[in-house]
Amino acid sequence: MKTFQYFADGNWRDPASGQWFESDDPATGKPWARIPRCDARDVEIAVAAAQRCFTQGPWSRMNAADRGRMLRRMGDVVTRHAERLGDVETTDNGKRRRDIVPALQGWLTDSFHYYAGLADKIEGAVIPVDAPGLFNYTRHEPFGVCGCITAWNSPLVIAIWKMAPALAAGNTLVIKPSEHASASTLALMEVLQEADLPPGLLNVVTGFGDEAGCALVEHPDVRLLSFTGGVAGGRQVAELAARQVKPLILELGGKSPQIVLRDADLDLAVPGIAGGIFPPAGQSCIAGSRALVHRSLHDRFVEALCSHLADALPGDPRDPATQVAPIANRPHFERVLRDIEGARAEGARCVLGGKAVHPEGLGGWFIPPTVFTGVTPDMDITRKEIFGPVMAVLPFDDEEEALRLANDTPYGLAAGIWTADAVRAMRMAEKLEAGTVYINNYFNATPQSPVGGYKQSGYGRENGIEGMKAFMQTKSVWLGMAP
Ligand code: TXE
Repeated sequence: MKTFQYFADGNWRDPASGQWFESDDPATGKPWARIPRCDARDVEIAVAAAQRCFTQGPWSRMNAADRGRMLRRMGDVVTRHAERLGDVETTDNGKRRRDIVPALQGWLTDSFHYYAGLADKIEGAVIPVDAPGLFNYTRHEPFGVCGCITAWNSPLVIAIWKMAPALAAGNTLVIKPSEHASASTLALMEVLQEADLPPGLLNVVTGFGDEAGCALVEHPDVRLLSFTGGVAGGRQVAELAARQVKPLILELGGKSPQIVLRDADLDLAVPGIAGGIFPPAGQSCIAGSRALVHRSLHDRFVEALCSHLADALPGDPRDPATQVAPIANRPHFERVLRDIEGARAEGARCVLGGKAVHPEGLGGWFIPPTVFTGVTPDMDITRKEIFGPVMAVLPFDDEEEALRLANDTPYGLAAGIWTADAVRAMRMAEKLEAGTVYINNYFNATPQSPVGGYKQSGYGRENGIEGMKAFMQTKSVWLGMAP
């Protein structure tokens, strides 16, 4: 068992509570690490350090080009230690090593480098105001201490997506990872010290949402919050933050549709749609969990999907041959199984998977790709974010019905369209209530393009220039020109 400390003010610390909780390895189902149970006292230390770093430390005097250089070093460190970080995340939440290591070496390093380049390009404007004798300009300023609360499904991705733009914009951070998967964020802090970060710039407090999480949200010196997690948690955080009128970026769940039009190439669509949900066992916010298929293709699609997935079984996330990740934690494993039973009980037909499997030599939590047909729009399986390897297939008759079904959800994170007619797809993209629309591809993300939700999938954007603007506030300065 590895025992972690939390990280604040450039130091590793034991929690004030003197308590630790266990984190399990999803492949074995056994505890492998002890995580500090931080509370408001530890949050106070971390926020005070971040506040000092923002107002007095070297960070407050660092110019933008140097901030950029620091972010570049951070990216290089992440590449250098990708294997080590990947090992921790794979052990802690079951993310496939073959996904996380190349991601760290590739687009997550790029994320640091992208924002490194933007750090010294934050420009205000001279506004030609309608007022003689007055000169007006704008400045884009950091908020100060930002609180980042992250989820268990992709702790490193989520932390880096917040950290890189927030630092480029000049903020300091306190991060609270999920109690189900905190170890990789702590490991990230460990390796990032090689990038010569000033103490207090980045702090990580671990613990539970209603202790460390709430304390961070409520701390008056935390000026902005960026939250990734479920709708219920997001709503609680928004309510708490509203008491102090604290700005918030919310990245919540989804029930994303994959629309297969009559002219779709199934050889492209089937692997694309399967790849858009099953490799991480559906534990991705943009998992395309509703396949809306033109009625003329429905049966062929289901058959092709099932045969494509016939050998796609969950297994050891360390094994490069493993096609489907385990379920990241026990409570979630039990929840997904309950949702599968619920779908059967409401009359949906399970045509693939549907029960837990037990790969040899592993004692953890594994559910194979599961596909339901005979599904109607009002069933729970169509409406609820299961966040597991469970797909509902629904037929439609025309474009209008496809759009109606696609938008018939409180969520609006992503949507996919599969068709040979790109113009039609672009027309449909305009009408889809989703923050990201993929046409003949899915699951792609690069640092340049903004990501975020419509409706209850959240607000604010991550990635791209917008992702950095979200961490800045605009000041308008008026100068009287009269002699
Ligand atoms: O999220 P939570 P969980 C969805 C998915 C999943 C569900 C629950 O449907 O089944 O969310 O996942 C902290 N004040 N997604 O349990 O509970 C908490 O400690 C302050 C979608 O992980 O929302 C953790 O650090 N903090 C998602 C973080 O919020 C609070 C990815 C997320 O926890 C808090 C993961 C509070 N009141 C799950 N309540 C996506 N968009 O990718 C909770 N937290």
